[in-house]
Amino acid sequence: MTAADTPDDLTLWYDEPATDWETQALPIGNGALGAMVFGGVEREQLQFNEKSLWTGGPGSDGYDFGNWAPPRPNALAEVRAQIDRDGRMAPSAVAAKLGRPRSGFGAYQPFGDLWLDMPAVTATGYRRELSLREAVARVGYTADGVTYSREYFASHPGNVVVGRISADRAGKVSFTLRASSPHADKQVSVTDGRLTVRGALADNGMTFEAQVQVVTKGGTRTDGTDRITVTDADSAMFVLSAGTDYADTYPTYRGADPHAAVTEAVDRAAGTTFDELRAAHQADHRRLFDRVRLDIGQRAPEQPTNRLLAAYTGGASADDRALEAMFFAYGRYLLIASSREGSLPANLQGVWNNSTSPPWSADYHVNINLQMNYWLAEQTGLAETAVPYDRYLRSMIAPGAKTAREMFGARGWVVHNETNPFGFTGVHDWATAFWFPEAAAWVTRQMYDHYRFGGDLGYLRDTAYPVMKGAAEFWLDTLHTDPRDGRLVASPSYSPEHGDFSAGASMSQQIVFEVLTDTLDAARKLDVDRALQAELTAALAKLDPGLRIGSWGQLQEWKSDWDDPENTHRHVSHLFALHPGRQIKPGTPEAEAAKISLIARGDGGTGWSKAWKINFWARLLDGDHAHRVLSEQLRGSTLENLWDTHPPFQIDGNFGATSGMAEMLLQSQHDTVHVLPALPSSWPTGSVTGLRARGNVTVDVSWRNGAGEKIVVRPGTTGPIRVRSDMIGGRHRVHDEQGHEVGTSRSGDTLSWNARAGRTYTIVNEVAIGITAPEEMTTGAAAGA
Ligand code: FUC
Repeated sequence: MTAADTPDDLTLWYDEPATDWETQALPIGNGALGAMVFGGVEREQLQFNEKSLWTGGPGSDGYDFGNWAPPRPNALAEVRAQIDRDGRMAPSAVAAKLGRPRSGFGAYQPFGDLWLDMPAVTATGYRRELSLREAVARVGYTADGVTYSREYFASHPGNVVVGRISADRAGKVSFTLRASSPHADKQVSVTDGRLTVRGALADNGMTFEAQVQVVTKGGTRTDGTDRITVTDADSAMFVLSAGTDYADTYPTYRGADPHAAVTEAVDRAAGTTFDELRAAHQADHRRLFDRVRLDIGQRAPEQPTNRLLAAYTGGASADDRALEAMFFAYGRYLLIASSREGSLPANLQGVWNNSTSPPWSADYHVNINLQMNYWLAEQTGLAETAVPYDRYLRSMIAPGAKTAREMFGARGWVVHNETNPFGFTGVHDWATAFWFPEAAAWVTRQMYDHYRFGGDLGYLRDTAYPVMKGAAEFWLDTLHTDPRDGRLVASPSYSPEHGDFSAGASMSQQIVFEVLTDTLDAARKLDVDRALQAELTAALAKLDPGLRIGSWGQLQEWKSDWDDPENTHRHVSHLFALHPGRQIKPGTPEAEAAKISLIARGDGGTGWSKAWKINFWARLLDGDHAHRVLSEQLRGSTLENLWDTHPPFQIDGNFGATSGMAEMLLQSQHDTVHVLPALPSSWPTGSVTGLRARGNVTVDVSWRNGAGEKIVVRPGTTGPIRVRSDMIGGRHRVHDEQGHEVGTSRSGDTLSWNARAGRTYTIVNEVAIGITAPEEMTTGAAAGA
């Protein structure tokens, strides 16, 4: 297998095996299961995970969901009073009053490793790759005149990780398969080519089980006590499934023993051929992946991905664009691989983790990170990947309602800075990262966006609205009247991980503004909860919107003008209203102020911070600056396997960067389909198909020399549509799929018409395609004369 065998612009490839999990191994996953493929010639390693295998929660010592016990009836009022009096309060002082030591929070766990020990050989022509289009990892090499190949994938329809080891000559496949696990309380057994690892976590008693079945063609298969040996086979396949007795049900978080489901998945897959399993997997993957195609003039790179990355200049060479196009597709690949229906949402590491104490527990941080994981879902055609996210939020209502009631005396539900799969909705006491009740409101905006993109009123009513309503009710009961000006503010309020506590920090206000606005909007659309609508309207009228312009022209991070122009903190929380929020529109004084804040913060930061900045600059319609931050992220925050690094590895930056690139190509947050809003000069010519816009619209666009050539708009819902593009200012034509002219009205660079569901509308730039208008012909002739 050589590069030429699989020329593909969307394949990561390397000419050496991986030796390092974090920076080199290649991820496959099906949402619930994840595996990292190393590709060693003599010793193959597949480190694997199952998303629900967590320590902590019920069964773990001292777990109490982060709630206050005993109650602290006056604590919040005291903090508020002190902030009202002094204007600010140090994080440590607030934590002393409102925090509590964290116990039993737990951490996401590695499941184990699968090892395939092979005979020693001298390999030539080694290649290891990950095809993003096929969602298949491969290893290939030649030894003693025999070409060996391995293929691995994680099938969502089959809920199995599948591997096949083959050779181009009969009888050449021999290996010993064994498993290891970092968890002490487990047993390994083998019968009839099936290896089972089963145990219970010492920490919380969670039962886990994995089974691997080895199926051979030719040769012999021998069971050992804890391993399976294959000798002189023509080829061999293994299928692995794993599960736990976790369930997302409060308060016990335990369900069925995993044995039956794991057995069934492995039995079913083992009774199917490799080709059938792969065909079903690829059909499933490609149904999602192929919806969007980006062409920025990349070509299939001739050098391995690690060298492509090292040689990246941030310029406009075909290789630079190849890396950028791959990075865009990789975010979509990773989301499909780590967030599918039937499991938990993607955590800080997606589904991949090899450590029993991973960074930040590989948990669900909700002061930016979990949200960022899903920024790309709707706009890049992967709405289904948000199903686990929605389900996760719904499961948080019961514990979150208890926290809201006990800590705040409020209706609705709440969650703070970070959470786990066991309803940890309360607090801990890390002073600069424990208090963030705005998180619940923030996480619901993806749900409202899902409705805005897809237009499904049934989804809004049954899935999104109850969650949004609870998040809004919490704030209706929690907002505080600021004695400085009588406006409603969050207090205590803390701009994530930065500065002092105060009342009405910008991000708090902007998030609350958005949840109240969206919930009101949703209640009106659904025609429900009139009394609540009145409450929301009244609160919005008194709410401080959190958009203040300060002494150096910046958007203030706090209600008082405390911003330091020298500060380059990675969180840029006060720009929430620009992205992912939509309170700030480009061209307004607030947008100018946001730009000043952003320039002061700089283009650096952790991986996710850079990713956020790509989105900000795209929303400010500055494609070149957005691209510059993208190149900073690729140069400084991207590992050889193209994983984002905080450092260390943290997957939000991958997702946020893909979202940012999509924002450069298409935006719709202000109910106008804005095509190529922030095209960078380093992508002069290209096309993208299948991007999604709010209003249930699918958009394709091609451009040349920086100008739109053709826009194809496919609405899924009948109704008025607005499309904005630079090319609309010039001469253009709009026709339907039969070539008939479509009647539109134009205002500046925006066209509006009544679109019909299922139709295709094409806007052609007549200047770009060289159709010359009569006047210009005359002028041209005159000029030439
Ligand atoms: C937030 C960030 C950190 C890190 C953590 C997981 O708290 O401030 O940088 O990304 O989440």
